[in-house]
Amino acid sequence: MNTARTWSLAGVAAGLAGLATSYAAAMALNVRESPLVAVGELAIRFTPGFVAEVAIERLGRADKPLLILGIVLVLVLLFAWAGRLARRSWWAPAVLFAALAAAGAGAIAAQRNQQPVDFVPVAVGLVTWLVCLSLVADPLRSFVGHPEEVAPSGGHHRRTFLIRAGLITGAAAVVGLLGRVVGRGRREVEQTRRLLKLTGVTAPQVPASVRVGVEGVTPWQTHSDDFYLIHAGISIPAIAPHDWSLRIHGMVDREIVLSYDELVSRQFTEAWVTLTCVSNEVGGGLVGNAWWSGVRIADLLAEAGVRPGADAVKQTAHDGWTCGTPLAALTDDRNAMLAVAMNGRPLPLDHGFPVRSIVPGLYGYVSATKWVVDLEVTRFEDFEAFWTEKGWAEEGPIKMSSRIDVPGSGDELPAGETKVAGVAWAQHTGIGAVEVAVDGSPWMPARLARTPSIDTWVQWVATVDLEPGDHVLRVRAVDLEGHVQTGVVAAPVPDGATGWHEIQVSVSEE
Ligand SMILES: Nc1nc2c(c(=O)[nH]1)N[C@H]1C(S)=C(S)[C@@H](COP(=O)(O)O)O[C@H]1N2
Ligand SMILES: [Mo]
Repeated sequence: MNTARTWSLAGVAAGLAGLATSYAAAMALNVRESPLVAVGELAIRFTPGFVAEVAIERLGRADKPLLILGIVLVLVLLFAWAGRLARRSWWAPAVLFAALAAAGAGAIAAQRNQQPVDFVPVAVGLVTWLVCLSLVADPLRSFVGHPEEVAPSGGHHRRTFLIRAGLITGAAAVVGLLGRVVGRGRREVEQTRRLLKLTGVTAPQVPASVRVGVEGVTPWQTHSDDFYLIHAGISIPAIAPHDWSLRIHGMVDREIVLSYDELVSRQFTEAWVTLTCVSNEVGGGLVGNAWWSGVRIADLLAEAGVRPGADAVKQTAHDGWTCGTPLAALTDDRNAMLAVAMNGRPLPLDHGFPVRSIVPGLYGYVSATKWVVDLEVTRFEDFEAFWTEKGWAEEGPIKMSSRIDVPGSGDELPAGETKVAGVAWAQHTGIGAVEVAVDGSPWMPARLARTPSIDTWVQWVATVDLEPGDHVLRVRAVDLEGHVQTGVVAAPVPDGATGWHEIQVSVSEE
């Protein structure tokens, strides 16, 4: 057997095995796609426009499969090289595999909204590469002698090598196929979601009055792709609408079970609601504003007939996540809903498809259950939920907050007048005023944009006159009931951060 070719073969077997396990891990964990596809997407992003045009023109719809095939071919060559390197050193192929894994991780890091779990398939692939390579390299080392001689027991080791290489390649094929089967469910749900037409869901119309018109301020409407994601579980549930149902039970007169079709045939309510995470730090980005469409929870609870004595609804998600919501927030006149659409489209899978709860005024951890399947009317004293078990507060009204988006912290500015702008929120109470202060000077009012309701954030802008030197800019809000945002600093645990957002700027003579 030709030695170099045999070592190359070992590298390719290990390499393909790693691709297969990383793909299967991506499918099993329901992360968006395998590291290989992420690399492909990155390549597309960095392909110059004219090259892309030529590619599309010449290749048509085969352009993407061919791209992936091309990447696989390059990888196979690199795997073969790793195999050859393994002949003389154990670390050189490890470095090569680690570099390939780093490229995969880099491509994933370049994606929007990536989560820690998205990197797991890369790690799985890397471990597979290293383990499989050493599995095939050990017998190989013995039978081809190290490095050149043929050992006496060559035949035995040769057999071991061939058996191991064959088993690894076969296992890779099986694991890859399993990944396809596991991933099919999710692809089908994605497809169903894309084709879903929901009558009664209207496209978002952003009123012109919501903008202060300063560049760099967070867009008033948060695009679904840019919306922050919080998910305590590992894999994102992929639930087809026809597999979904909701049970409303507990302290009610009549239990209700609703199918998806029954839910979406009801009257819809639609509203702009700004969602916030209790873990958001002062000045942080775990907040977003979207147009939600769904069915009012208050109406469903009224049909079920809430019994006296209840003060909470325990919500359970398909993945077992739970939260406890104050009953009052679900039965008063606010727009608490079982949302089926976000920004005019069926909910994205990672934002809770097919149905999630949205309750204006409450942090997500006590209200915004994604993939919700169960509402139990009960009493707070009778249960604990996912986050309250971990020491977070039972009730989670959103605390008033304000943030400076422009200028950025650390920016260098010319002396003179500068626009300071950002967002402020006090959901379901409403923002009445925003004030800014430079260093220790008195607070001065900002101009507020208008919002369609008290359930959304508000953009604001103020003009300050800055002298040369270093300055601290602060912001605070006042709600429509006259409460002034507290400057007392509190960490997010157990019921939300407080304190004023401040940034530093340095102003130069000009
Ligand atoms: N099933 C489920 N629902 C959930 C969560 C979760 O981990 N699992 N996180 C909650 C938290 S803490 C927040 S802030 C919001 C975030 O919603 P988003 O990911 O759509 O932004 O969802 C809530 N609903
Ligand atoms: Mo959250």
